[in-house]
Amino acid sequence: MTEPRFVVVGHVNRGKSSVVSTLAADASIDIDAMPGTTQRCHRYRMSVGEQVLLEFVDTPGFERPRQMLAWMRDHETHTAERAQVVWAFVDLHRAGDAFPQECELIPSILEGGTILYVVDVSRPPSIKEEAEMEILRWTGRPRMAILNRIGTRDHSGAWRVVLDQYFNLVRTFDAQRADFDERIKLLRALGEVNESARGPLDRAIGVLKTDRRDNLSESFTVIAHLVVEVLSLTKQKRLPVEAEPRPYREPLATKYFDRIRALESQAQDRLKELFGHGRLQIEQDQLAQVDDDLFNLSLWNHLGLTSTQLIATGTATGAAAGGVLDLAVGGTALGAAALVGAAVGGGASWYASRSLPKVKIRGIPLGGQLLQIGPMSNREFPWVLLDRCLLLLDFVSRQPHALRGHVQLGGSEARRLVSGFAPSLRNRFERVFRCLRKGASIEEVEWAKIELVELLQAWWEDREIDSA
Ligand SMILES: Nc1nc2c(ncn2[C@@H]2O[C@H](COP(=O)(O)OP(=O)(O)OP(=O)(O)O)[C@@H](O)[C@H]2O)c(=O)[nH]1
Ligand SMILES: [Mg+2]
Repeated sequence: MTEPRFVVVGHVNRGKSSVVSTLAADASIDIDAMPGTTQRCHRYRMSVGEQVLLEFVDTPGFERPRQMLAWMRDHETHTAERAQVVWAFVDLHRAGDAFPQECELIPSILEGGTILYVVDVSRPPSIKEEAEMEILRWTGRPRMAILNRIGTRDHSGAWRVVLDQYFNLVRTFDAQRADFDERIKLLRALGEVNESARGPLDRAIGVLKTDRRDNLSESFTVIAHLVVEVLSLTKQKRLPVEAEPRPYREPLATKYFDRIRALESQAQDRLKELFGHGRLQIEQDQLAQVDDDLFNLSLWNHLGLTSTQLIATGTATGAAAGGVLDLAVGGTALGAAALVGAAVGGGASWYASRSLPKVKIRGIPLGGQLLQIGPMSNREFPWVLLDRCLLLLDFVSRQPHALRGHVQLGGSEARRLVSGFAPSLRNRFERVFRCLRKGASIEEVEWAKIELVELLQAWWEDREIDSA
């Protein structure tokens, strides 16, 4: 065995599999409210590419620890040989059916594992659990206890007093909430418990950090490409000169919006996959539809920029003017804000700029008509699209892998991320959006992608610094 092994043990149904899932960033592990979900030991290798970094073993819970400990005490020789007594217990009972769980989990520990003992602090310590801890002490292996909390009550004070007597280190770890940094902290703590694992753990932490940086970079590229592709998307239909164009409008618009949704969904799948959340069901309201009325659609009111910010961004020229306008209209009702916006915008109708693109008809040189929809003329749209992507990225890049089931993102309680952008950053984004709105050249499209990646990277780094 080259990579260090960490064996996660504890009583039945205390969150062992959840801890393994979050630590190993593996969403495929079975987690369930039913006790006895894990019946056999499962090894999970934490790897990046071909490189195996660490091994975690998920185990079944102890079922008859008091009887096991009683047998061990009856057969004790002297303190230095307690581990041999534990082995002798397994050897004797392996073939029988009195202690299947114990015989399954103990060998992984005795064969060189570091113990992570998981307790649920919403219940007080029990006699059974004291027996488990004593058995673990007899193995002589390095060990750490993890305080997990499944229910609402908190007995962590009582637990600490007990755990300090049996374990080299006690740490709190919420398997259902821990983010990347908390995961790293726990891995570092494991190096304190088992010094021989410190080198591999430090290497693993370094590889995980680089991997996360790479995944974030790729996410910014995915988002930048999506935004550019969606905003510059057009759909066209050629018709003979004598054809009546009206019946062709709606199908063309439907195709256009279907394509936008498909592009967004592909990008979202990629973001989920990059952070190992491919299986997570994440629901969001649908993006635009043919007949969306932007003023009535609730989705548009809580994502993207606020009306005030939207007016201030790019309608006025430059960041300074935007700042002044922000102050001038701050707190006024939407109508008043819109009027100010329209006035500052130099006559361009701000209301008109909020509608979704209409199908336009043009004559074409060799005869006939060309129906075209796009590029996206709506000024709010890129901000909503960007907000949706960032909400998802923020979510999948932070969520622990013990999380299961359905998640609703972007509901009415969703916090906007883009509205937290500094005005100067907002204006730089708006410059890119404006360029795409008017129909960008190939060179401009390339510039837009690079610029967006750079802006997203800068925003993320600033935020990380702020939250550190
Ligand atoms: N709220 C909350 N629930 C948790 C937490 N950890 C685990 N659970 C829930 O507790 C239940 C048991 O979790 P598992 O991870 O399957 O526990 P286990 O110890 O592996 O269980 P067995 O394999 O049956 O021994 C599941 O319903 C989890 O969702 C936690 O930190 N917070
Ligand atoms: Mg389990």
